Amino acid sequence: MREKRVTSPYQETAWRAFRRYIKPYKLSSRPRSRLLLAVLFACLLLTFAINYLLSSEVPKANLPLEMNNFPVPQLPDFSNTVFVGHQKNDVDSICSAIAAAELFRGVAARADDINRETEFVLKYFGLPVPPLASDPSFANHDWCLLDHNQKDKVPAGVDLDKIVCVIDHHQLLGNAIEISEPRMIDIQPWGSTTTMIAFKFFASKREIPRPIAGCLLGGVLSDTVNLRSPTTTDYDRVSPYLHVRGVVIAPPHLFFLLFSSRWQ
Ligand SMILES: [Mn+2]
Repeated sequence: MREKRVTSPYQETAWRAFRRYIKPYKLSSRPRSRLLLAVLFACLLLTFAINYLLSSEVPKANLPLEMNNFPVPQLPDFSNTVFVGHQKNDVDSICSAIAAAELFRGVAARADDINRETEFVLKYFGLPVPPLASDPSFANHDWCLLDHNQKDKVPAGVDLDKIVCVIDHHQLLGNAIEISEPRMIDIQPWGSTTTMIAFKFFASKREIPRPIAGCLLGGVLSDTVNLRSPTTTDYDRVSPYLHVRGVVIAPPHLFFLLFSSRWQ
């Protein structure tokens, strides 16, 4: 059949070359050419995919050199989240919950009755006592744990399946809470959780309201025993910064009042 189509000597030569060099490889046989087409098509697709990946729009950071102009990342949306400290609460756990609720625009709660020291701090800086974590109005809220990560310290009312964040400065042992999804877990080897919240305020460049700054300062001084405990780090020496941000009382004086309020 094919030989009959040959009409010129050139075609004759080409046909002979085909029979001699190409036909032995059976490239013209149907299964082989389908495979060849499939491979070519796959290569084409791969080229398009690679080209797409390489050319896709990558947002340009345009980073300035000065830290002052460093882009501030957006805070996560924790507006439906209750911030709560550990059972047998202290100034650090109550004030870090109040300040974190202010920073992330959520709600603060407490695990149980506040002690005298905490009562003094809240009164001194004019802050309301947060409601109990077991308050029925928190039923549909998410939870953020402050100043603890151990199961046995989680306050009553907290739904362990709805924990969206943990901010803490304690060791992570076998009795830590289990969270089945990746969440915001921030644990630093610092002297207090309030120090961590203070730094989150600084990093987000949010203004710290005066009562919140006072509460944070109280938490730092209480947990670090006036910056004298061996757990104190340079990060905890934020007191002057909090002091500058509107707290009118000098840190040592506040610590003296805190300390003496325990026996009142
Ligand atoms: Mn603490």
